[in-house]
Amino acid sequence: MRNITVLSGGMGGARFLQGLLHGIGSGTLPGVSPDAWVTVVANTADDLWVHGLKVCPDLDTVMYTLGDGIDPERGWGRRDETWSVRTELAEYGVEPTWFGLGDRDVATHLVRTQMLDAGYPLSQVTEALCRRWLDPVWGAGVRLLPMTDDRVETHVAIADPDSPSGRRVVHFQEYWVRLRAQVPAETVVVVGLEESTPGPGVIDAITDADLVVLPPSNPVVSVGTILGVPRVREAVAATRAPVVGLSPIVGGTHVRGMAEQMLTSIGVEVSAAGVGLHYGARSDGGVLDGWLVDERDADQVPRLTGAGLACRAVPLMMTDPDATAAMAAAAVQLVAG
Ligand code: FO1
Repeated sequence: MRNITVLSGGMGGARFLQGLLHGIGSGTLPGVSPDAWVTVVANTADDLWVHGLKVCPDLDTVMYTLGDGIDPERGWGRRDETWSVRTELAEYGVEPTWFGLGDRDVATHLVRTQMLDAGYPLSQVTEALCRRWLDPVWGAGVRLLPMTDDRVETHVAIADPDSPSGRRVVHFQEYWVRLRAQVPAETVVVVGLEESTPGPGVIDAITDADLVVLPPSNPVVSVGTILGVPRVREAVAATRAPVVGLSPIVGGTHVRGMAEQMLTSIGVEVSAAGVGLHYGARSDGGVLDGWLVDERDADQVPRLTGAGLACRAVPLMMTDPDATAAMAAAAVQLVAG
């Protein structure tokens, strides 16, 4: 295998990518050459405009993580961050105060916003930012592609007794950051998704891959939105490459984030098998050939193999790059028939 394409959200996907690249570099992935390269197709539906700046959380989390600029505790934003801009905005009483932009992070959004205003598409903006963050470290070994250059935003409908309709729609970031996903998500709507077109290089990255991976990102608002860009799901279903996924649900709940709330809102069982069957076996009209579950969910393997998926139970806690590299090796092994 020489080229691997990963459909990634933010934190979970970025952490998986760290381990995958670690495994490639150390030659521990069976059948994957040490000079293999990785194309990341990243979710952009978490993006939002705030204080006049375009913020792309999943693109930036992958970029900062692989460029070693991420804050390891938060899992988003920059390490060694300061918050003067955020504090000053709050002093002016400017909303939203619940979404924090660090001073170093603001520079990324200023560059991105200026380039977008100058007419550059998000894919070219991302390429420019990655010339600083990824190229020096990875050369041609890593490419970061927005799933689309079009504006797409995930919005969540929640109950709101104060409004006449009894519900209110909030941007996904407000649902996650201000509400901490503590209220049920009645409906998740990805505004603009149906009208969007795959970003430059996205379909080719899937069609020409030797392996396609669905990492333990949110199956609804991260991998789900990427698959929802018209033609992407079809490309994954049709690629000659094996397609393997890793469960983001372990022991019946998400490890971090809000996959449980999102799966519930679309009526999908919150379990390793539930997500694997939601993606579905390619032999049955789905997108997967193989599905890794955590050892705690080993009892669910028969349901998945019965649905036409190759399936194994392995440790799925991304505690460090070595553990994650072992997960990536298990994923490769599962489908490298
Ligand atoms: N997450 C928070 O919990 N609080 C924040 O104030 C916050 C700000 C923020 C700014 C830039 C960015 O790239 C990410 C940020 N995040 C914040 C994380 C963000 O909500 C998540 O990375 C994803 O969007 C959810 O998967």
